[in-house]
Amino acid sequence: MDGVPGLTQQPIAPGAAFVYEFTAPDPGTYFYHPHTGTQLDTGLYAPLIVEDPAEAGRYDREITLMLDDWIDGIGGSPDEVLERLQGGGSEMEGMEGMEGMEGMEDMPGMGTGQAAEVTMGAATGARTSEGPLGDDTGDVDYPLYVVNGRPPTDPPVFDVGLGEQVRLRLVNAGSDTPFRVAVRGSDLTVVATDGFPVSPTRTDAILLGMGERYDAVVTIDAEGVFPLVAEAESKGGRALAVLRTGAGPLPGPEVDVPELRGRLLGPEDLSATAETSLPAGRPDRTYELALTGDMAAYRWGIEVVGGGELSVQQGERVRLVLDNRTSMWHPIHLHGTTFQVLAPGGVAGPRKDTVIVPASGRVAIEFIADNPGRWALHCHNIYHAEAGMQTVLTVAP
Ligand SMILES: [Cu+2]
Repeated sequence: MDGVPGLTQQPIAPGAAFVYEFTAPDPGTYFYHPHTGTQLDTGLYAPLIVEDPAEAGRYDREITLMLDDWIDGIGGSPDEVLERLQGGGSEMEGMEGMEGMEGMEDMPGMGTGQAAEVTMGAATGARTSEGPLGDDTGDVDYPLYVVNGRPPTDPPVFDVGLGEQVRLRLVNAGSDTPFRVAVRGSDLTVVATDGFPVSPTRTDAILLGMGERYDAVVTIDAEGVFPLVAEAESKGGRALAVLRTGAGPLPGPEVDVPELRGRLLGPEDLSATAETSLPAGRPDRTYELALTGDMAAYRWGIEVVGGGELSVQQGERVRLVLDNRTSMWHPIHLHGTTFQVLAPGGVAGPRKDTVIVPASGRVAIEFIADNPGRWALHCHNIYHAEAGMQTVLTVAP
């Protein structure tokens, strides 16, 4: 069971206790959180780090950073946020006046399955960027972004040694916010994502969708105080942490980190290691799944193209083609098994459990259906999932 109420277990009643006992087969960076309503957005999560007894990579220190978008208790509860979204579309700045506006469904980017000629940000004259996720990166205008529960005005500070190899375990525990992470003055070497090793790859910045994890090694060769910024992609806010090798005043929330605008890994840049790659082969079964959305009604969906259930036999090699027919990106997360991303050109990408599907984009993933059961497949934007972007993968024994 994996904590999905109604699918693999009953919900844990208020005041009740439930004991999970499990073997941790795969080392890596994970986190655990409820799968009920909008509870994730109340901060109900924690990291789960599985150390590798045969760790191949060398590092001197590890730091776990939980990135989150925060509104609970400041801008209403997450349940109220969902109600507002379902009552009147996006919460983002510049959207308020559009509530109930006639003809909204005719606006570019607002309907289902139509090409977005103008993104929401451009349409409202707000929030422009040229990032890979476009301008419309979220539905909720969060008042605060945090690292390990702390605001950028009071960031967590980590003392690290000069020249040490520091393994950052980055977790996007947010509900509606992708984060772009960089450290001032250093590049990052990505060594794993979603728990699984990748061929070590250098970059300046890392973009994490909700639910995604990245492990990156950073080495600081100068004495001083170095900001690690997690920018809320195209949202105009940020979270902050500090790596300290020597004396110096702490950076303020607006500190400039040029690396945020440097190299950013794309899906074609990461590849699985030989150990984590699926064996060569062709899929026994392929499903095409449409990601659909109606922003005006705030309904989201994930459905098998051509109809029917998403059902496979244990042992089959399965390919899922995720066809995003909305003008917004979605981080799609599969329970029960992990998959390999097929990067553009059919290249074997990283092994993951959550993958970003860009607006109007297509992403193919493959997995061996080795875990019989009924497993959730959903958008890790908690508001999208609650508004319908979730389905079930059945692996029949
Ligand atoms: Cu989504």
